[in-house]
Amino acid sequence: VGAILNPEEMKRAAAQAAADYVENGMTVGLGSGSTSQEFVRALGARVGAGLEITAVASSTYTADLARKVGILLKDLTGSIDIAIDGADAVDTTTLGAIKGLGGALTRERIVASAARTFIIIVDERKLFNNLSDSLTRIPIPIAIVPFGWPVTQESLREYGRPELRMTSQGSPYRTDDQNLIIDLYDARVESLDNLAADLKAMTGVVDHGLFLDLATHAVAGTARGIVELTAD
Ligand code: A5P
Repeated sequence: VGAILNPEEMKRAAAQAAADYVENGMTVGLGSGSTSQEFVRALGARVGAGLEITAVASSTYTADLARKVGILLKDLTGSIDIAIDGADAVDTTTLGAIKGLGGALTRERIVASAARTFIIIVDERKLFNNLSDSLTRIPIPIAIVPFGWPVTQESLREYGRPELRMTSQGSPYRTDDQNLIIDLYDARVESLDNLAADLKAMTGVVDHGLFLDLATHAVAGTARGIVELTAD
């Protein structure tokens, strides 16, 4: 691949390169977000050319797009061959990632955890030598149960600045599962592993956007072309 000039081209190139990992007969987990949408379109094109696969979608939006491009969908009922999804930040060594700025993190983790191979697709702006460095720029999204949400928000103050995510219309954002999202800004992190464990154990929290030890590969579109990374 030659030089890629802008982030949209980088995303598309990463999505297309990841589509080559999919083989006939596989069950494919589809992520959410704009990069995943590029992947769904690339996969749809391969299906149009004769590739036979079935897929599971991590959001209703992705499911709608998948149907539109001719991908056969099924429910997630067991392990799947491969999952491919975007991310908001990726550690270039561990492939630990932050996900959920698009709001689909709970279903995304369920799909990624069920997959034997999990590939993250990103453009180069999302690559970090150390995942913690991304936390000055982006929050950690946390899906919580709506009931008593201010109490859960209060508990999260110990770890940073938790803000309830709102829609552009000014109402609380709801996930496909009708949960709320708290974005944890300026997260105080000595150990990402400990933070992930603490968040998972907190009453009221459904899931969080720290996807550590899940990705087996990352495919990044960069100005120099496609870079493929494997987890250490
Ligand atoms: C969706 O909930 C997220 O986890 C996305 O995977 C992430 O936000 C990346 O989205 P973009 O590809 O749109 O940047």
